[in-house]
Amino acid sequence: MPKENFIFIIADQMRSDCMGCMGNPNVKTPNMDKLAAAGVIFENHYAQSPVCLPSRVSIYTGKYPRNNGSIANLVGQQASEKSFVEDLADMGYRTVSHGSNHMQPEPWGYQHLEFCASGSDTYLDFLKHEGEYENSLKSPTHKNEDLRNYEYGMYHIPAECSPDLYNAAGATKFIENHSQEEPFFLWLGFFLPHPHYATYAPFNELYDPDEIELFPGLSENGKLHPYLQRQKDAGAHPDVSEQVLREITAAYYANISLIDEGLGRVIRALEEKGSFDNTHIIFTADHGDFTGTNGVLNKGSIPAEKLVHVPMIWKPVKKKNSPHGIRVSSYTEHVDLAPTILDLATSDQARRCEGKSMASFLTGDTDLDKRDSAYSEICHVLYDDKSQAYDWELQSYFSSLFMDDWHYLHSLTEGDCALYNMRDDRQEQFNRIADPECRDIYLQMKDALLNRILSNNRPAQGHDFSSWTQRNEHLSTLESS
Ligand SMILES: [Ca+2]
Repeated sequence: MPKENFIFIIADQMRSDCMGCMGNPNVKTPNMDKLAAAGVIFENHYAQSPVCLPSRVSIYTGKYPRNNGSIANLVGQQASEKSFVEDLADMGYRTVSHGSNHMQPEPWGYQHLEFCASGSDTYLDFLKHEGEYENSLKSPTHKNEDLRNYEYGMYHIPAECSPDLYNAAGATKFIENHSQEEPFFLWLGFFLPHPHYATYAPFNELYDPDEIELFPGLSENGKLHPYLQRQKDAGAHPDVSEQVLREITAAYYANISLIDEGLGRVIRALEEKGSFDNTHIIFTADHGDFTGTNGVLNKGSIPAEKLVHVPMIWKPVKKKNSPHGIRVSSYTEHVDLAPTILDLATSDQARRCEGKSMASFLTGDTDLDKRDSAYSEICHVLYDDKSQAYDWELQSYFSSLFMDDWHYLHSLTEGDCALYNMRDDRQEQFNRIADPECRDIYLQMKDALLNRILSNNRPAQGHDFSSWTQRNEHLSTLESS
């Protein structure tokens, strides 16, 4: 039986509520919606961290940030940790990455890496060939001093010359040229919709800033989370005018529609190759973006709902009972992805991972081991200008638990931080931590978070105990003789 192929497509900084198939009536994502209709959409999928590196390392290792060593955005992969891509390569898979990956310089199992950010030789050659090199060097059209580093407006090159559609073209070329005899794992990393909040023609034409519906900001009664307020007080989350927020929201949507087009091209290439049915297509994001929710932009070192609740669509290989158009409301996590892929690839290395395999959701099996909660964490390390070094005193270490209708947020340095009701207040505007009516829920959530942290600490997970087993077998042989 031929091995199953995998295409892993990951957006950078895309919140879960920005797809048509997740109920957003304003964004245009026809290809994400098509993929969801052909597979499974996991409605409550959570990233293990609200920032890039810890989130991505947890995907690759299937381990929680506190255990894989990448607990802050400054800390990448550890040499002692293995990625699932290495396992696939060991099994004879062709392993290829196009676009944003964050795994440089260690290939971590990839046989071929094309990191086509601005600055890479092949991308520059492409821009020069298209006559767009000079335009690619220009800053976006709008720069608002209040926005500090966030430029917005329009880039000066067309979408066809953007890094993301260039990388999508690289991925489709790989699919077109690949021998069907050899199984493959293809990673396609989009840079968008990560800020700047600037976009490309013609995708800007899809959204009129004057007509766009903004995400709910800070309500009159709501208070910004103290950590975000401190960041805001320090200038990290500047106030912007409503008109600028409209332009930013329109650009964020336009960039999601742009990567949706890239996803569509990959799907079409697979269909034309005749490989669509024998290929798993996974679409997710490393983390989300506030985009004006709670009155702030970009991301932050706090596992807020908008930063850790991310898209997850999985179109499985077609089999007799394969599900399609199924919505899974159970919680799933980024650490579950590596064991799922290894499970489906029939590797026994899934046992090394700390996540739960989601394979039963994808094969029509009804014997499901469901999660009852999702967990995220982040350590924020501050840079000390005086010592010119990072201060590894734990400046802030946040742990979040999402369970039932609630989100409980705890900080190592500040204790109880927040309790939000996800059913009534998914925008996290009303902190109920001190609400006497929520006392029982608070105690239950705190207890559940402690249990998750304790159960996540499994230092012996995945170790090879075969020698111990052999010793026991030997002893039992002696006893019975
Ligand atoms: Ca990111």
